[in-house]
Amino acid sequence: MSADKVLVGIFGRDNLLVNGQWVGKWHPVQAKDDQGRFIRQTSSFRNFITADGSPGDTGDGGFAAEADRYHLYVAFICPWACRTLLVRTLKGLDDLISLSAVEPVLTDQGWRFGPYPGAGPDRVNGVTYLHQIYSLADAQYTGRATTPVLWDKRRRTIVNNESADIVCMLNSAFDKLTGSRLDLRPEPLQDEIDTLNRRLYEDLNNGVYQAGFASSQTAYEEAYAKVFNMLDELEERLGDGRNYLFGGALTESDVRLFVTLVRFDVAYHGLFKCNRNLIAQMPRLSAYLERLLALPGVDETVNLTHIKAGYYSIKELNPTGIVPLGPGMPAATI
Ligand SMILES: N[C@@H](CCC(=O)N[C@@H](CS)C(=O)NCC(=O)O)C(=O)O
Repeated sequence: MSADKVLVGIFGRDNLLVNGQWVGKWHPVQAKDDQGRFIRQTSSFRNFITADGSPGDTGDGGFAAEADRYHLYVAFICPWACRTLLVRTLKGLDDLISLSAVEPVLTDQGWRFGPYPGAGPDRVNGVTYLHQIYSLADAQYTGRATTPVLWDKRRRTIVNNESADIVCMLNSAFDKLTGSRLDLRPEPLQDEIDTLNRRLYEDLNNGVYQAGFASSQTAYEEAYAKVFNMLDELEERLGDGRNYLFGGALTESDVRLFVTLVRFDVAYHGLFKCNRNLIAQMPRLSAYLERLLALPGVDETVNLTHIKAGYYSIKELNPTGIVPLGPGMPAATI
């Protein structure tokens, strides 16, 4: 048995980095239960940037909000990364927090920095693969190298790799520096926002992945039902003419819904077999999506070419690697 196999045997086939070393070949499925249901890995770096550097809900302190100290690594195909990107834009942080995007197609070593249009080199750490960022932060890191990653250029470590935490800290920590008055989690709505967020995650954000990566008909149908029940409920919710999920004010729940809606017709409807209907066939949800896309800077957080090329490159779901033409792709060449 090779050394890799021993390590994979010990740590489970889901961990692609073991003690800071890349093992095996990248594969998309993180974990499954005994019914073939897809299970997402939990994140490992959980420090918070706060206004004064005091510790946040989890992790250590020492990460004060400062201009040009932090860097965000994202994949444009990734809804979790793009929710942090969207909040960075909405909160006026584009000039304070620098950004790198990986290429859309996962390699045998996972996410890679490179010349694909819209991606780029890693100008902060000069690495080729995102997993090297994880090993830089923790030479013994064991787990998967996921996006997003929020990096501290001063302490040269990962602050946090959990998008929900990153959304939360970007919403509040930098307000003194930016003067932003937008609060995506206003106090009186926090419980309702959290309740809706949990359902959005379970039934929709992650529900589409559960449909796409299901390995049994039952698991697929279960996920499909959750996805469309939730979409129907949201279409209904917008029926009273409200602009956003909680009325006139944009909240974190809108951010979470947006990233799934904007990927739905180009990726999830086909590749993830969520094909009862398109979002384009749901008039209120499509108008809502357009409304969010029209907010300043928001369309720059969406790269349909990356989304399409990235999702359709997942060999386990699309062995031929053929990427559908249509929105986001150049016109047919023959
Ligand atoms: N809990 C993480 C999940 C992030 C995640 O699953 N990212 C995916 C892309 S959409 C990833 O990087 N996958 C690569 C891998 O699992 O190796 C978050 O929300 O921040």
